[in-house]
Amino acid sequence: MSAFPQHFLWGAATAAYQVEGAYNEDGKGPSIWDVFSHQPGTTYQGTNGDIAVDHYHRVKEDVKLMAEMGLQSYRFSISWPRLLPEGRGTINEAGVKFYSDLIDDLLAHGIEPMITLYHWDLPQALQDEGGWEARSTAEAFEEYARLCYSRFGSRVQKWATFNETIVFIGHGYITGSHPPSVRNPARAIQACHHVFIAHAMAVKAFCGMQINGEIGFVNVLQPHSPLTQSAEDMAASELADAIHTHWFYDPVLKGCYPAELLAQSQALWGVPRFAPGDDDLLRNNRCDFIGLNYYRRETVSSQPPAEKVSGEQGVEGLFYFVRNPQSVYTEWGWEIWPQGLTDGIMMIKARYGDIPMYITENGLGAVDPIIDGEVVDDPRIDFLRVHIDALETAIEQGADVRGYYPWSFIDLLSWLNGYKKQYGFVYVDHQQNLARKRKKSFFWYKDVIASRGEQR
Ligand code: BGP
Repeated sequence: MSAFPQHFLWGAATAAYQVEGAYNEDGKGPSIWDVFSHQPGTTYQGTNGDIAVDHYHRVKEDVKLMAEMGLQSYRFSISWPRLLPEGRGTINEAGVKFYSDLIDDLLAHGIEPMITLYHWDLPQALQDEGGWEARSTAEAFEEYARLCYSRFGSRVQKWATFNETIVFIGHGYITGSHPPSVRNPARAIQACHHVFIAHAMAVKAFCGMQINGEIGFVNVLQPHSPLTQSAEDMAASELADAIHTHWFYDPVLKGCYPAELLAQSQALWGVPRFAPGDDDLLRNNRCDFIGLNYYRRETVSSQPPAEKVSGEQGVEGLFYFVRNPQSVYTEWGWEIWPQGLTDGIMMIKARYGDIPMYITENGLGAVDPIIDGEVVDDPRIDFLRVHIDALETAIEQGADVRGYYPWSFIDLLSWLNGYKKQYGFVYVDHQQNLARKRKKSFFWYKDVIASRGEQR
């Protein structure tokens, strides 16, 4: 018998900008990604989500495929500017209808929806007013969240406010590789604070409106291991935990920032600046659950790497992410380390107690082999299998994990890697009018679901 509980949900995930397309149809307003990706040189070979994989027009076909695979839950995000083209105010009823129909269709097929309210596609109109650096964006987010609760709340029980704040704030305001392409840590910290405030406001509204469901936050789960057991590397790894993990989990799970780091940041940069009432707002509006996106761990050194590798680099002068010479990496330089999923889950349990968890993303980005017209994605099957093993170990060790959502249901747009980096159970043929094709992993995951994790 596997350790997965009876009510455990076997799901899969996507995000609006990466699958929908129809970027300017039926009254949708522009998002920051629409504007950013249209600027030359910002994305891989100029790829963008204008059409993406045309999920907006093929949604019925896609839900049928989900049902055929036996999916029990589908995690997707709502495009804020599709509902509120200006970010607040006038409602685009055609946008509401798209998601309303999707939810009805999922439920009709016995698939439980899990909604992410913000998967990075901020309305450009709000960016023009300062984006996440402006507190008014948090207020607009509450208005948007209330709209979603009132239109979908009687049918949807699982809600996440934000996806991976470290990524959209880190890339948006520190490395500059995502919109709004700022490179300024102090501005990043203040923008990030407004995201936590927006989250707390949305949780408060959720409770106030008595929505029958649970609301959480989705974070990157990225455990850190010191390169060596030297005191310097161990200290660097602890610092990476504090800055890259605790800073993003504590405010939504404990209701406050890690005290020491907060004091240092405020002394150094004067941020985050708190408005009156922020302390209480954070403390009183914590998550019902935490969503964990696990792809890899990082190996941490106190010294910069001899040669630069792609991916995250750490924080100059404090800690550096380096290659572990003993380990295996994907084509995109991400370490394959299933044990990190067990370790990460147990680390969250140790720090935050018995919080319910969902694995909201986990997957292998690869160029899939095609043999005699079939997509034979054995490396993906191997990757998911060992990660499901690792997840089962965490459950056996007492973690309350309630669902698993591999990234992704279907091949989709990778933010900075175009359509080359594939993750899906369903292949999309870009030469053949975006035709869908079941991959080998589709049939494999179907059996995993049908056997509730026994057969894998
Ligand atoms: C996560 C995002 C997803 C997805 C995934 C894979 O950070 O939440 O939206 O993109 O990473 O990333 P990539 O496409 O860069 O390989």
